[in-house]
Amino acid sequence: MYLLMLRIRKFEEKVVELYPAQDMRSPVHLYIGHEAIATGVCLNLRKDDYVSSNHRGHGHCIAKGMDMRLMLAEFYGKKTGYCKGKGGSMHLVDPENGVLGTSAIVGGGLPLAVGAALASVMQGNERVSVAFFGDGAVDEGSFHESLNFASLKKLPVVFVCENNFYATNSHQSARHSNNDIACLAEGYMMPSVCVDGNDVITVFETARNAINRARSGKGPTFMECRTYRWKAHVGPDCDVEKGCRPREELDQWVKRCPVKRFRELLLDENVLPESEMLELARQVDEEIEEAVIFAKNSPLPSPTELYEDVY
Ligand SMILES: Cc1ncc(C[n+]2csc(CCOP(=O)(O)OP(=O)(O)O)c2C)c(N)n1
Ligand SMILES: [Mg+2]
Repeated sequence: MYLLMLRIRKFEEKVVELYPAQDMRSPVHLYIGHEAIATGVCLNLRKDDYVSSNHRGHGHCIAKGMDMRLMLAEFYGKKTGYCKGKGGSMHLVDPENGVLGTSAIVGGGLPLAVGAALASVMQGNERVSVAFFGDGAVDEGSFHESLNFASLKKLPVVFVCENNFYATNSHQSARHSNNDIACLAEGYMMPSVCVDGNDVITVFETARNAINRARSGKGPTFMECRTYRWKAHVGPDCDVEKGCRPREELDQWVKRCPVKRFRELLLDENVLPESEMLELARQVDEEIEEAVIFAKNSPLPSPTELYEDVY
């Protein structure tokens, strides 16, 4: 768990570092602050289980086993990337690891996950589907249609709402008549919980129960995981300077950093000594440096490939 959280955090920090050079042209919606959610959920999944993701999807992809080298290559528009350089950060797809795709369409991932779950039932292969989405997706009709259909047909889906309280710069209180998202899901007759999304153990245990329930044919579960994004809605900067959100709010959440909290727990409980943590960090730094070299050294696609793989 610690290794995976570090991998996601450090991968994103590297994107922050590289982005100002302006040769990575894909828009990036950074996941820093949310790491415990992708980690806690995906470590319960089989390789062939499905995940649908959203625009803030790097953490989900890494947690589901995607290769950071191919992800970075995609951000650089390189031929070796997951979509041959034509998709960018918001179109990362990896059928081999069950990743149905990150998506720029807010709320678009829910029906994909529900459809994959229906296929899993029809094919009898016990694959579970997880839909990751933000509080902004709750504003969309596809959210309600997906919850209703999954509950009606008792499909093996886990809905994971990463509630960071903002959709771009619009606070939840300006958008939702009912700010208790988990309560909405209860209206669709499925078990629904609201958890601390910065506590990886709680997320892991809640997801384990939900995934076991889905796999044993008992139907969907809804998880609202409360968290906070540290960076701007899009890009490597922080938006508090622009007055998009109160600085004190961000400061409060940074104190509750999911990686730091888990690190302190591991130290306090004598699970992992400091020296081993440093070794893991070194290992992750190496993996990421290798990914950067791979991505930068990869070729761009040729203009003649423009219309290939277009449907
Ligand atoms: C259907 C649709 N409507 C609007 C947008 C513009 N848009 C992009 S991201 C976003 C906010 C999404 O917020 P949320 O789902 O809470 O995710 P977060 O960015 O907070 O992680 C919006 C409105 C879009 N991409 N798709
Ligand atoms: Mg949000």
